[in-house]
Amino acid sequence: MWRSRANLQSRPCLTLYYNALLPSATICFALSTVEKVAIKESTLERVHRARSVFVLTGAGVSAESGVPTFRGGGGATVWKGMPFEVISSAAMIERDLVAVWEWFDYRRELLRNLKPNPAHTTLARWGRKYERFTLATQNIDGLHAAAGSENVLELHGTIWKARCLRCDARKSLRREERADDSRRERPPLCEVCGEAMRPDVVLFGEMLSDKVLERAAEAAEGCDICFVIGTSGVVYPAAGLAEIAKGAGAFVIEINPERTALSDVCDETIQGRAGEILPQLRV
Ligand code: BJW
Ligand code: ZN
Repeated sequence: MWRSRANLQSRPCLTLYYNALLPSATICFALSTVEKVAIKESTLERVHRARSVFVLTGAGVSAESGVPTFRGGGGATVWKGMPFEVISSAAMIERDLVAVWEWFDYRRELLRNLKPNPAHTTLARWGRKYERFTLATQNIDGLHAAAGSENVLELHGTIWKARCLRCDARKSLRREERADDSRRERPPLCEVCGEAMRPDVVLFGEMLSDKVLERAAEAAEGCDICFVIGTSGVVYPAAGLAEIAKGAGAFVIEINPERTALSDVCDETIQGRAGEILPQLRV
């Protein structure tokens, strides 16, 4: 089912959970400790020739940096007995803002020591090489920017900022005191109006920024090649961007070790890890 841009943020009908081609000419092998993945010569050529590229990434692109994914491998993230769909939901902001802060503080602390991997650095290089290149990520970890990507469209916001519940003022959390510092307030209070702040991320049941989504949709609509990398493709409206690209005639390539809810939308799935496959593509 293609979703038109007009109803990008309306509630979708979709499959809730998701669960290499060996062509005549294969010349490139992405080496992994467990398997070799063949990439078709025609795909390598197509990627090389593309002028306008749109990339949608998800948690899997950061997996090789050590960031846990939400789903995949048959499991789903749970925090203190709560499924992440509960703790990362709009309702929790009302119900228990301090618990929401605990969950994001925990994840921010994990991220502080993690570095971009070859998937991030390859995409940053593509951003400098392709004539038109747009990178939209569902990730809140900031690793694409850390790798050098510019103008990243952060569809689900960022873990590195807080946002005021009343006046929308933002505050960076990059240089915040550590968790054990008694000066650290939870929730932090807005320096402009004194109201409580929340993590500047998009939770279940919340709208994405119209501006960010519109820019991503425009790029998806105008690309020759769309890459869908490391996402289970179940969360909308982000997943709908791949459908927009496909509907507008782009060639859609998925990179993921597993099949996903978007695999049938894609023209090709390269089964493997992003950090191993991406550097093998000639741009
Ligand atoms: C590798 C790899 C390697 C591993 N290399 N790959 C019913 C009730 C309520 C809401 C809805 C509903 N039906 C639909 C909705 C809407 C909802 C939605 O889509 N829900 C579906 C799940 C059913 N969407 C929303 O609520 C969105 N807002 C919205 O629709 O607003 C309009 C509206 C609002 C209210 C009423 C009506 C309309 C907002 C969605 C925000 C999602 N936010 C989260 C949390 C962000 C904060 C946080 O981080 O906690 O974003 S959810 C979570 O999922 C996170 C991710 O960005 C997102 C996507 O996950 P992603 O990136 O795909 O990761 P995984 O873990 O799922 O997959 C990892 C993949 O990597 C796997 O495939 C692996 O195989 C692969 N992999 N290693 C490559 N090395
Ligand atoms: Zn404020």
